[in-house]
Amino acid sequence: MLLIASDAHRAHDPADEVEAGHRRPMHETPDRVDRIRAALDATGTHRWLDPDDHGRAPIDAVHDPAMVDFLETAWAEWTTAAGVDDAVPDVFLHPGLRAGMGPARAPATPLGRLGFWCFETTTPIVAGTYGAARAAVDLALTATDRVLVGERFAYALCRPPGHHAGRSVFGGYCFFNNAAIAAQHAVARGIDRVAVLDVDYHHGNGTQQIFYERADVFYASLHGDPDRAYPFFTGHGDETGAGAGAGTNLNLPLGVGCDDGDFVATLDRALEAIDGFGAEIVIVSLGLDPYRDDPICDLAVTTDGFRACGARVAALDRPTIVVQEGGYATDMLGSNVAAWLAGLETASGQR
Ligand code: Q9C
Ligand code: ZN
Repeated sequence: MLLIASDAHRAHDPADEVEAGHRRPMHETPDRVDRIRAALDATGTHRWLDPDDHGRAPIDAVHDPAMVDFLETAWAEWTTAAGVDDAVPDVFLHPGLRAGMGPARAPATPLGRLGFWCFETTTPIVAGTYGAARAAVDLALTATDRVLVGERFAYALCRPPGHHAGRSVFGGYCFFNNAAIAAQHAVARGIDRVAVLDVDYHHGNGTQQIFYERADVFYASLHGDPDRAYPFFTGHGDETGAGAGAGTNLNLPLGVGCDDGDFVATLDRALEAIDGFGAEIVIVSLGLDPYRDDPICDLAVTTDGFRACGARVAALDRPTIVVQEGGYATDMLGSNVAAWLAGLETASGQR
Protein backbone atom coordinates (compact mmCIF):
# COMPACT_ATOMS: atom_id res chain seq x y z
CA MET A 1 0.00 0.00 0.00
CA LEU A 2 1.03 3.58 -0.58
CA LEU A 3 1.90 5.36 2.68
CA ILE A 4 2.51 9.10 3.02
CA ALA A 5 4.56 10.38 5.96
CA SER A 6 7.12 12.99 6.95
CA ASP A 7 9.17 13.98 10.00
CA ALA A 8 7.63 17.44 10.28
CA HIS A 9 5.27 16.28 13.04
CA ARG A 10 8.19 16.03 15.50
CA ALA A 11 8.23 19.79 15.99
CA HIS A 12 4.83 19.53 17.72
CA ASP A 13 5.86 18.00 21.03
CA PRO A 14 4.23 19.64 24.07
CA ALA A 15 5.36 18.10 27.35
CA ASP A 16 2.01 18.17 29.10
CA GLU A 17 -1.72 18.46 28.61
CA VAL A 18 -4.20 19.73 31.19
CA GLU A 19 -6.70 16.93 31.72
CA ALA A 20 -9.50 17.28 34.27
CA GLY A 21 -7.64 20.23 35.75
CA HIS A 22 -4.35 18.37 36.17
CA ARG A 23 -1.14 18.77 34.23
CA ARG A 24 0.00 15.36 33.01
CA PRO A 25 2.16 14.01 30.15
CA MET A 26 0.65 14.27 26.66
CA HIS A 27 -1.03 11.15 25.28
CA GLU A 28 -0.62 12.44 21.71
CA THR A 29 3.17 12.10 21.21
CA PRO A 30 5.73 11.88 18.35
CA ASP A 31 6.43 8.33 19.54
CA ARG A 32 3.04 7.33 18.09
CA VAL A 33 4.33 7.96 14.58
CA ASP A 34 7.57 6.08 15.24
CA ARG A 35 5.59 3.06 16.41
CA ILE A 36 3.35 3.12 13.36
CA ARG A 37 6.24 3.53 10.93
CA ALA A 38 8.19 0.70 12.52
CA ALA A 39 5.25 -1.70 12.38
CA LEU A 40 4.45 -0.85 8.77
CA ASP A 41 8.10 -1.18 7.74
CA ALA A 42 8.23 -4.61 9.39
CA THR A 43 5.53 -5.91 7.05
CA GLY A 44 7.83 -5.29 4.07
CA THR A 45 4.84 -4.77 1.80
CA HIS A 46 4.40 -1.01 1.82
CA ARG A 47 5.82 1.92 -0.21
CA TRP A 48 6.57 5.27 1.44
CA LEU A 49 6.05 8.55 -0.39
CA ASP A 50 6.97 12.12 0.61
CA PRO A 51 4.18 14.71 0.64
CA ASP A 52 3.76 17.59 -1.80
CA ASP A 53 3.30 21.14 -0.52
CA HIS A 54 -0.28 22.26 -1.22
CA GLY A 55 -0.04 25.71 0.37
CA ARG A 56 -2.66 27.31 2.60
CA ALA A 57 -5.58 27.53 0.16
CA PRO A 58 -7.04 24.04 0.84
CA ILE A 59 -7.01 24.83 4.58
CA ASP A 60 -8.72 28.21 4.10
CA ALA A 61 -11.39 26.41 2.03
CA VAL A 62 -12.49 24.55 5.18
CA HIS A 63 -11.42 26.65 8.18
CA ASP A 64 -12.00 30.30 9.04
CA PRO A 65 -8.89 32.02 7.63
CA ALA A 66 -8.79 34.14 10.79
CA MET A 67 -8.25 30.95 12.82
CA VAL A 68 -5.50 29.87 10.46
CA ASP A 69 -3.91 33.32 10.89
CA PHE A 70 -4.18 32.92 14.66
CA LEU A 71 -2.48 29.51 14.64
CA GLU A 72 0.27 30.83 12.38
CA THR A 73 1.22 33.59 14.82
CA ALA A 74 -0.03 32.18 18.16
CA TRP A 75 3.34 30.98 19.43
CA ALA A 76 5.15 34.21 18.59
CA GLU A 77 2.41 36.26 20.28
CA TRP A 78 2.38 33.95 23.30
CA THR A 79 6.12 34.03 23.90
CA THR A 80 6.22 37.79 23.46
CA ALA A 81 3.45 38.34 26.00
CA ALA A 82 3.76 35.51 28.52
CA GLY A 83 7.01 33.90 27.73
CA VAL A 84 7.34 30.61 29.48
CA ASP A 85 5.14 27.54 29.15
CA ASP A 86 3.20 25.88 26.38
CA ALA A 87 0.13 27.90 25.33
CA VAL A 88 -3.09 26.58 26.92
CA PRO A 89 -6.31 28.59 27.36
CA ASP A 90 -8.12 28.96 30.67
CA VAL A 91 -11.13 31.12 29.72
CA PHE A 92 -13.40 29.87 26.94
CA LEU A 93 -16.05 31.48 24.79
CA HIS A 94 -18.93 29.49 26.27
CA PRO A 95 -22.07 30.35 24.24
CA GLY A 96 -23.92 31.31 27.43
CA LEU A 97 -21.47 34.08 28.17
CA ARG A 98 -22.75 36.39 25.45
CA ALA A 99 -26.19 34.80 24.90
CA GLY A 100 -28.58 37.51 23.75
CA MET A 101 -25.80 40.06 23.35
CA GLY A 102 -24.45 39.38 19.87
CA PRO A 103 -21.21 37.75 18.82
CA ALA A 104 -17.91 38.00 20.68
CA ARG A 105 -14.83 39.71 19.26
CA ALA A 106 -11.37 38.15 19.30
CA PRO A 107 -9.48 39.80 22.18
CA ALA A 108 -6.03 41.34 21.77
CA THR A 109 -4.08 39.27 24.29
CA PRO A 110 -2.81 35.75 23.47
CA LEU A 111 -4.56 34.11 26.44
CA GLY A 112 -7.86 35.69 25.45
CA ARG A 113 -7.39 34.75 21.82
CA LEU A 114 -6.64 31.13 22.79
CA GLY A 115 -10.00 30.93 24.58
CA PHE A 116 -11.70 32.48 21.55
CA TRP A 117 -10.44 29.81 19.11
CA CYS A 118 -9.87 26.72 21.30
CA PHE A 119 -12.54 24.70 23.11
CA GLU A 120 -10.60 22.74 25.76
CA THR A 121 -7.31 22.31 27.63
CA THR A 122 -5.55 19.25 26.17
CA THR A 123 -4.29 20.90 22.98
CA PRO A 124 -1.22 23.02 23.84
CA ILE A 125 0.51 25.13 21.22
CA VAL A 126 4.32 25.07 21.09
CA ALA A 127 6.85 26.61 18.73
CA GLY A 128 6.54 23.87 16.11
CA THR A 129 2.78 23.33 16.24
CA TYR A 130 1.77 25.34 13.19
CA GLY A 131 4.38 23.78 10.90
CA ALA A 132 3.47 20.29 12.05
CA ALA A 133 -0.25 20.90 11.57
CA ARG A 134 0.37 22.30 8.07
CA ALA A 135 2.49 19.26 7.20
CA ALA A 136 -0.21 16.84 8.40
CA VAL A 137 -2.64 18.48 5.97
CA ASP A 138 -0.16 17.98 3.13
CA LEU A 139 0.02 14.25 3.92
CA ALA A 140 -3.76 13.89 3.65
CA LEU A 141 -3.88 15.98 0.46
CA THR A 142 -1.06 14.01 -1.16
CA ALA A 143 -2.81 10.73 -0.34
CA THR A 144 -5.99 12.15 -1.86
CA ASP A 145 -4.20 13.25 -5.04
CA ARG A 146 -2.82 9.75 -5.53
CA VAL A 147 -6.19 8.09 -5.10
CA LEU A 148 -7.76 10.60 -7.50
CA VAL A 149 -5.30 9.52 -10.19
CA GLY A 150 -6.07 5.84 -9.76
CA GLU A 151 -4.41 4.44 -6.65
CA ARG A 152 -6.89 2.07 -4.95
CA PHE A 153 -5.72 2.98 -1.40
CA ALA A 154 -3.43 5.50 0.25
CA TYR A 155 -2.66 5.96 3.96
CA ALA A 156 -1.66 9.37 5.37
CA LEU A 157 0.21 9.09 8.68
CA CYS A 158 -1.13 12.40 9.96
CA ARG A 159 0.01 13.89 13.24
CA PRO A 160 -1.35 16.02 14.81
CA PRO A 161 -4.76 14.46 14.17
CA GLY A 162 -7.65 16.50 12.80
CA HIS A 163 -11.24 15.42 13.33
CA HIS A 164 -11.99 17.61 16.37
CA ALA A 165 -11.05 20.80 14.50
CA GLY A 166 -14.15 22.64 13.26
CA ARG A 167 -14.54 25.56 10.91
CA SER A 168 -13.52 28.13 13.50
CA VAL A 169 -12.47 26.11 16.53
CA PHE A 170 -9.64 23.76 17.46
CA GLY A 171 -9.02 21.26 20.28
CA GLY A 172 -8.87 17.54 21.05
CA TYR A 173 -5.18 17.37 19.97
CA CYS A 174 -6.33 18.72 16.57
CA PHE A 175 -5.61 22.01 14.76
CA PHE A 176 -6.56 21.51 11.11
CA ASN A 177 -9.09 18.89 10.04
CA ASN A 178 -6.94 16.74 7.76
CA ALA A 179 -9.79 14.43 6.68
CA ALA A 180 -12.25 17.27 6.04
CA ILE A 181 -9.67 19.21 4.03
CA ALA A 182 -9.00 16.05 1.99
CA ALA A 183 -12.74 15.58 1.40
CA GLN A 184 -13.15 19.18 0.26
CA HIS A 185 -10.10 18.78 -1.98
CA ALA A 186 -11.73 15.77 -3.63
CA VAL A 187 -14.93 17.76 -4.20
CA ALA A 188 -12.88 20.61 -5.69
CA ARG A 189 -11.25 18.07 -8.02
CA GLY A 190 -14.66 17.03 -9.36
CA ILE A 191 -15.83 14.17 -7.13
CA ASP A 192 -19.59 14.60 -6.65
CA ARG A 193 -20.10 12.32 -3.66
CA VAL A 194 -17.54 11.80 -0.91
CA ALA A 195 -17.97 9.83 2.31
CA VAL A 196 -15.98 10.35 5.48
CA LEU A 197 -16.07 7.25 7.69
CA ASP A 198 -14.84 8.07 11.20
CA VAL A 199 -13.88 5.08 13.33
CA ASP A 200 -11.93 6.96 16.01
CA TYR A 201 -13.30 6.39 19.53
CA HIS A 202 -14.14 10.09 19.84
CA HIS A 203 -16.87 11.75 17.82
CA GLY A 204 -15.43 13.86 14.99
CA ASN A 205 -17.29 17.01 15.92
CA GLY A 206 -15.23 19.08 13.51
CA THR A 207 -15.88 16.93 10.46
CA GLN A 208 -19.57 16.65 11.28
CA GLN A 209 -19.86 20.43 11.61
CA ILE A 210 -17.95 21.24 8.43
CA PHE A 211 -20.24 19.09 6.29
CA TYR A 212 -23.47 19.25 8.33
CA GLU A 213 -25.38 21.22 5.70
CA ARG A 214 -23.67 19.66 2.69
CA ALA A 215 -25.40 17.20 0.36
CA ASP A 216 -22.16 16.13 -1.34
CA VAL A 217 -20.22 14.86 1.68
CA PHE A 218 -21.64 12.10 3.87
CA TYR A 219 -20.28 11.77 7.40
CA ALA A 220 -20.64 8.51 9.34
CA SER A 221 -19.11 7.97 12.78
CA LEU A 222 -18.78 5.19 15.35
CA HIS A 223 -17.83 6.57 18.77
CA GLY A 224 -18.27 6.42 22.51
CA ASP A 225 -21.72 7.77 23.36
CA PRO A 226 -21.43 11.52 24.11
CA ASP A 227 -23.48 10.96 27.25
CA ARG A 228 -20.19 9.74 28.75
CA ALA A 229 -17.48 10.41 26.18
CA TYR A 230 -15.41 13.34 24.96
CA PRO A 231 -16.25 15.74 23.29
CA PHE A 232 -19.64 15.39 25.07
CA PHE A 233 -21.67 17.94 23.10
CA THR A 234 -21.84 16.32 19.64
CA GLY A 235 -22.32 12.82 18.29
CA HIS A 236 -25.89 11.93 19.28
CA GLY A 237 -27.84 9.62 17.03
CA ASP A 238 -30.47 12.25 16.24
CA GLU A 239 -27.91 14.56 14.58
CA THR A 240 -28.62 13.66 10.96
CA GLY A 241 -27.63 16.78 9.01
CA ALA A 242 -29.51 19.98 8.18
CA GLY A 243 -30.72 21.98 5.18
CA ALA A 244 -29.29 20.58 1.95
CA GLY A 245 -27.36 18.11 4.12
CA ALA A 246 -30.43 16.60 5.80
CA GLY A 247 -29.88 12.84 5.97
CA THR A 248 -26.14 12.99 5.17
CA ASN A 249 -24.89 12.58 8.76
CA LEU A 250 -24.95 9.27 10.62
CA ASN A 251 -23.88 8.93 14.25
CA LEU A 252 -23.61 5.49 15.81
CA PRO A 253 -22.84 5.93 19.53
CA LEU A 254 -21.39 2.89 21.31
CA GLY A 255 -21.70 1.61 24.88
CA VAL A 256 -18.87 0.91 27.32
CA GLY A 257 -16.96 -2.27 26.53
CA CYS A 258 -18.18 -2.61 22.93
CA ASP A 259 -16.33 -5.69 21.56
CA ASP A 260 -15.25 -6.82 18.10
CA GLY A 261 -18.62 -8.31 17.22
CA ASP A 262 -20.59 -5.20 18.19
CA PHE A 263 -18.06 -2.86 16.61
CA VAL A 264 -17.95 -4.68 13.25
CA ALA A 265 -21.75 -5.00 13.18
CA THR A 266 -22.04 -1.25 13.79
CA LEU A 267 -19.40 -0.56 11.15
CA ASP A 268 -21.51 -2.55 8.70
CA ARG A 269 -24.42 -0.17 9.34
CA ALA A 270 -22.18 2.79 8.50
CA LEU A 271 -20.90 1.06 5.35
CA GLU A 272 -24.42 0.24 4.23
CA ALA A 273 -25.37 3.92 4.58
CA ILE A 274 -22.27 5.05 2.68
CA ASP A 275 -23.07 2.57 -0.09
CA GLY A 276 -26.67 3.82 -0.21
CA PHE A 277 -25.43 7.41 -0.44
CA GLY A 278 -23.51 6.43 -3.56
CA ALA A 279 -20.08 7.62 -2.42
CA GLU A 280 -17.50 7.66 -5.19
CA ILE A 281 -14.58 7.74 -2.77
CA VAL A 282 -14.22 7.10 0.95
CA ILE A 283 -11.99 8.89 3.42
CA VAL A 284 -11.46 6.94 6.63
CA SER A 285 -10.64 8.84 9.82
CA LEU A 286 -8.71 5.97 11.40
CA GLY A 287 -8.46 6.06 15.19
CA LEU A 288 -7.14 3.01 16.98
CA ASP A 289 -8.44 4.24 20.31
CA PRO A 290 -11.40 1.80 20.30
CA TYR A 291 -8.65 -0.68 21.31
CA ARG A 292 -9.37 -2.54 24.52
CA ASP A 293 -6.23 -1.28 26.30
CA ASP A 294 -6.40 2.34 25.21
CA PRO A 295 -5.55 4.47 28.26
CA ILE A 296 -8.20 7.15 27.66
CA CYS A 297 -11.08 5.14 26.11
CA ASP A 298 -13.46 2.39 27.21
CA LEU A 299 -14.21 0.07 24.29
CA ALA A 300 -12.85 -3.47 23.83
CA VAL A 301 -11.83 -3.86 20.18
CA THR A 302 -8.83 -6.17 19.55
CA THR A 303 -6.10 -6.25 16.92
CA ASP A 304 -8.03 -8.97 15.08
CA GLY A 305 -11.09 -6.77 15.27
CA PHE A 306 -9.21 -3.96 13.52
CA ARG A 307 -8.16 -6.39 10.78
CA ALA A 308 -11.80 -7.34 10.31
CA CYS A 309 -12.74 -3.64 10.10
CA GLY A 310 -10.22 -3.03 7.32
CA ALA A 311 -11.62 -6.01 5.42
CA ARG A 312 -15.19 -4.73 5.78
CA VAL A 313 -14.16 -1.33 4.39
CA ALA A 314 -12.41 -3.05 1.46
CA ALA A 315 -15.65 -4.89 0.69
CA LEU A 316 -17.29 -1.50 0.07
CA ASP A 317 -15.14 -1.50 -3.07
CA ARG A 318 -14.43 2.23 -3.37
CA PRO A 319 -11.14 4.12 -3.77
CA THR A 320 -10.13 4.75 -0.16
CA ILE A 321 -7.92 7.29 1.59
CA VAL A 322 -7.03 6.41 5.18
CA VAL A 323 -6.14 9.36 7.43
CA GLN A 324 -4.57 8.70 10.83
CA GLU A 325 -6.44 10.15 13.84
CA GLY A 326 -6.09 8.93 17.46
CA GLY A 327 -4.87 5.83 19.29
CA TYR A 328 -2.93 6.07 22.56
CA ALA A 329 -2.03 2.50 23.54
CA THR A 330 1.39 3.14 22.02
CA ASP A 331 2.77 -0.39 22.56
CA MET A 332 0.12 -1.82 20.24
CA LEU A 333 -0.57 1.21 18.06
CA GLY A 334 1.74 0.09 15.24
CA SER A 335 0.38 -3.46 15.20
CA ASN A 336 -3.17 -2.16 15.25
CA VAL A 337 -2.64 0.16 12.27
CA ALA A 338 -0.80 -2.61 10.42
CA ALA A 339 -3.63 -5.06 11.08
CA TRP A 340 -6.28 -2.57 9.92
CA LEU A 341 -4.39 -1.86 6.68
CA ALA A 342 -3.66 -5.57 6.14
CA GLY A 343 -7.38 -6.27 6.40
CA LEU A 344 -8.05 -3.56 3.84
CA GLU A 345 -5.43 -4.81 1.42
CA THR A 346 -5.92 -8.56 1.60
CA ALA A 347 -9.69 -8.36 1.36
CA SER A 348 -9.35 -6.32 -1.84
CA GLY A 349 -6.76 -8.72 -3.25
CA GLN A 350 -4.36 -5.79 -3.60
CA ARG A 351 -0.93 -5.17 -2.28
N1 Q9C B 1 -10.96 13.45 30.22
C1 Q9C B 1 -8.28 12.18 19.23
O1 Q9C B 1 -8.36 10.98 19.51
N2 Q9C B 1 -8.73 14.51 26.10
N3 Q9C B 1 -8.47 13.13 20.17
C2 Q9C B 1 -9.93 14.04 26.68
C3 Q9C B 1 -11.11 13.54 28.79
C4 Q9C B 1 -8.78 14.83 24.72
C5 Q9C B 1 -8.78 12.80 21.53
C6 Q9C B 1 -9.83 14.00 28.17
C7 Q9C B 1 -9.01 13.64 23.83
C8 Q9C B 1 -8.87 14.00 22.39
C9 Q9C B 1 -7.93 12.61 17.87
ZN1 ZN C 1 -9.88 9.67 19.45
